Amino acid sequence: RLSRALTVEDLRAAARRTTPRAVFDYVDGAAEEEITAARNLAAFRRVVFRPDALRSVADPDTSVEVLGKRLPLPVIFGPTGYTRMMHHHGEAAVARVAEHFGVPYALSTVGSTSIEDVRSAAPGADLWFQVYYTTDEKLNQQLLARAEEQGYSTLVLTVDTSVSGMRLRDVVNGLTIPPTLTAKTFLNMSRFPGWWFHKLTTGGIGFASLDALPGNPTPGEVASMVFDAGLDFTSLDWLRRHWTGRLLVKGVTTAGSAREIMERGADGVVVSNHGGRQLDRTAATLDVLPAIREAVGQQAAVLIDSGIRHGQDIVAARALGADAVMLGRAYLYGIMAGGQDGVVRTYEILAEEYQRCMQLLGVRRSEDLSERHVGFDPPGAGAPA
Ligand code: HOC
Repeated sequence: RLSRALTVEDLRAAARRTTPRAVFDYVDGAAEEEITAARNLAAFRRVVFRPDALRSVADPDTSVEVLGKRLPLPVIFGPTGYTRMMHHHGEAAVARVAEHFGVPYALSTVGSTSIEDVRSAAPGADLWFQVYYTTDEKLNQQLLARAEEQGYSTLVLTVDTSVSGMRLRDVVNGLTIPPTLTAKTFLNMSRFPGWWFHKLTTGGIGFASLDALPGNPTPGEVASMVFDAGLDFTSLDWLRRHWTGRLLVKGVTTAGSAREIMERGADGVVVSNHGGRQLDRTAATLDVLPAIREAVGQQAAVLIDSGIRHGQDIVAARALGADAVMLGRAYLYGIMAGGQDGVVRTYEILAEEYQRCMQLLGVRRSEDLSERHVGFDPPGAGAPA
């Protein structure tokens, strides 16, 4: 069935059919009026490719170097919270797929599989750890120590979540972490018995790397109970002092902030608006990418997320200055649609689309993609209906 999915959009449609509404909406939804989320997608659709004629593409090489490592494709499985809520295979499955394809996987602080269990699932994977800086300094220290102990190579500090964005779909659906059985969800159970069976028999969907929180909090309550709203440059300095590996800062959408972050000793930035799930009405990440690359220079790592659904999106991001993209929703649609096999399918689809697009552009190697291969329709043109 999964092989019939030809695009990530097909996986999204399958995910909608296989997953309870509140869970699908948690993944698919965004903050406030979801303007930024729509803008992210629209920006990729305004791309106008400019192919080079008569270039041999007979021996394509999609690989790239990111933070000193060669990846077969400019793709990283990004951090997503509570992945066992989307499918009982959860974070361990994503880590195994990342290991299989030889690309990194960044586990989230609010993952539903622990730092240690993800390492056991994928002993050879390049694992990264995404950190939400918490109000508890001892906990921050412990999380870093556990990640280091388990050989996680790279820390990704998220800086756009000092407080939670207002995700209206979650409020309307009454979503809690883990989801609770209410009159509404009980009705839903009959439509998704498999999902509920696994939820009830695999020990809930808690925070595996954090202590359990009291009650069944909403995602917003999680943020206010755990995350430090006082997060600032001194927090970044603290992390830089306590983490000897690579340090990336995720949630940057302006050249000025990117420059300041690099001055504090980060190894790079992730151009991200959290998939439009935090501050609404920010710019599409693709639109700000070239200015951020220019601000931080060629030595810094620049990754991008928010709105990547197609291999052609990855080509455009690479051409406009990103070393690689981080996937979030794209593989979550896959895991909702078919567990670990769905994550594999997501990667396969994106890899095929990426290589085909590169070749049709007349570009043989990922490293040869450049700004001259990409133009833009005026804002508004080409946006999905
Ligand atoms: C503000 C909600 O990155 C997401 C994840 C986890 C966020 C944790 C708390 O849902 O966007």
